[in-house]
Amino acid sequence: MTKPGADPPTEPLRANLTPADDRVRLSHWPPPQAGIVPRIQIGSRWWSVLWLLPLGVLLFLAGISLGLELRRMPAVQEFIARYPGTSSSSVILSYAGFPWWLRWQHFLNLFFLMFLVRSGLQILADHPRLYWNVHCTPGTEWLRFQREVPKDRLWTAKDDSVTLPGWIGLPGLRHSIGLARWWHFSFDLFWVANGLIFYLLLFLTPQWQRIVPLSWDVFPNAVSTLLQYLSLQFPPNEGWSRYNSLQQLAYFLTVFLAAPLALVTGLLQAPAIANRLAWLGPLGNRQVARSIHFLVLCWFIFFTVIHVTLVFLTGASANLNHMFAGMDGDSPKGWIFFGVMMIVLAMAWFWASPFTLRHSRLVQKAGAKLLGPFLSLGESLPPRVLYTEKDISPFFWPNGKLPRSEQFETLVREEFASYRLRIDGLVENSREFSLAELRGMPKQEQITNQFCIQGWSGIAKWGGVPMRHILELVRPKPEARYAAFYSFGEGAESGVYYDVHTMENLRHELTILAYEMNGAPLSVLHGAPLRLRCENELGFKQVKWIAAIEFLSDFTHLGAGQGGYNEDHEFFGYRAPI
Ligand SMILES: Nc1nc2c(c(=O)[nH]1)N[C@H]1C(S)=C(S)[C@@H](COP(=O)(O)O)O[C@H]1N2
Ligand SMILES: [Mo]
Repeated sequence: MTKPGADPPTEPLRANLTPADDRVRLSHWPPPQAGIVPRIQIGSRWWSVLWLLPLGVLLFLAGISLGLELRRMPAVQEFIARYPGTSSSSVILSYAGFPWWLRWQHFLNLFFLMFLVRSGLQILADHPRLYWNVHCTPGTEWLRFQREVPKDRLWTAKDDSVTLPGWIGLPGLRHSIGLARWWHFSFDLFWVANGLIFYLLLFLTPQWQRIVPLSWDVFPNAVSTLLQYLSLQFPPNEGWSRYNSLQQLAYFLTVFLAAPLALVTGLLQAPAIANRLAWLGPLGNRQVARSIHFLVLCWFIFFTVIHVTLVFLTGASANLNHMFAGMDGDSPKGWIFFGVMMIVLAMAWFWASPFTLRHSRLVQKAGAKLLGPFLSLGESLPPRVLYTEKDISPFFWPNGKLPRSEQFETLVREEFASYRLRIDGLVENSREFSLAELRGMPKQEQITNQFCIQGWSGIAKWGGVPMRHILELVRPKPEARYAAFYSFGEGAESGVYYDVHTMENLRHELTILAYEMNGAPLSVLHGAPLRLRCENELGFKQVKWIAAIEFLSDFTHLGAGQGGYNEDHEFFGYRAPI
């Protein structure tokens, strides 16, 4: 028991917590590291994506020559006469034009997508590898824009992250995923809200008939339209009143397939959600979801490029008047409205990264506030164990800086014989436990997936003491609302690594202090002597090399007050179920 007036035993650890700036300081940030041109693995060979450029040009030229050639054939001319390119079902209705809500939503969609794509690429750059299998074993990627993982030295997931230019990534810095996620998730909310309102208004007005094909002849008509474009005799532009079948299909797929798929595959990457859907197998797995999520992003970019190209090739003035000025005809108004909106977009584009680096804490706090209800909901979903021995990952990425203190090296040398886990703060019984004592307590084993914020995941079997048992022994006082886990290790910059959890997290059935991994004693690399497993949160909250646990009523006096080392220094969210 702590004597009244005496310093609680965790005080020296707490004293080593470092304050952190409220903005990014480049001198306190991982140095930049360039990636490589993305490579795709086909068979066992790696191909640079630069091959797509000549391939694209070749396909384009081949397509046009084929189109011109086919167009001369009588059978093809008959086909085009029979299927002129617009589905028989899309009759010209009396409602011509785009209402104001649709024009605004069109612009907002683009505006939000710009933030989503840029912050999405930033998130990807934190683990610049994509997999089709459920593990993250180096060499099994289908795409990477980072070199092969070095085999001759320790290479952590953080070492692997690469820099993006500030005008592509948001905010562009290497390992700025904490900040990128606030943009990504906030703009997800805006984008999904915009999308839901769009769905609603689409079906409350006749506008849905523009993009929902009602007859199977949309397919031959789409082929016909494609042939007309490729043979450089474009079909008539009737965009003011109806779309041709190729447009109809492209818009339909984008609005009703790509967009929902982006949302679902995004959610499937969250521990709170994917942890409960493991029964879906690879379909519910984070890595497969991540790959599909990326392909949807590629579709949005491809769609936008083709869409904009055709807008300009098929009568720019008329098209811009339709979508930006809400009128038919040749007036310059469309150009003016379009120009103003592009300036707004460009300004936001160039403002976003510098703003994020200068006002990082603000971005973090605003994001946490906005997303608060969703984060609470995510945390309240109890995780489940759904994996079996055969699911265990053959490779498990390590992360973090190994503790390097004299004290820790001594502990390792004597195999943690003199290790004592200190538990104090707002508890009835301040206690110290040796590793032998912990091993003598009830043991719990669980096979779970670890979701690192950076994007990788790994399934492992963990064995240790349920936190519930520890709570019974130390008996937190009623005013204890949180527990801080202090590590022997430091964070990326100097200062003790720590993280704070709520009492609810500690009471979860799957929260354990693990001393075993995959049936063997926990290795130092993965957190020996003791690491936390709290399965409804991301990896960074699973403190490794635990030295002490302190129960608290509040955590704002620790470090920079954000509830953990990465929360303080890298602007991560304190609540991390997604
Ligand atoms: N003490 C300490 N614990 C830590 C970290 C760290 O840097 N220091 N990194 C965290 C992060 S970001 C992850 S993803 C996991 C990685 O655990 P692993 O190395 O066993 O994969 O540990 C977490 N615990
Ligand atoms: Mo992580």
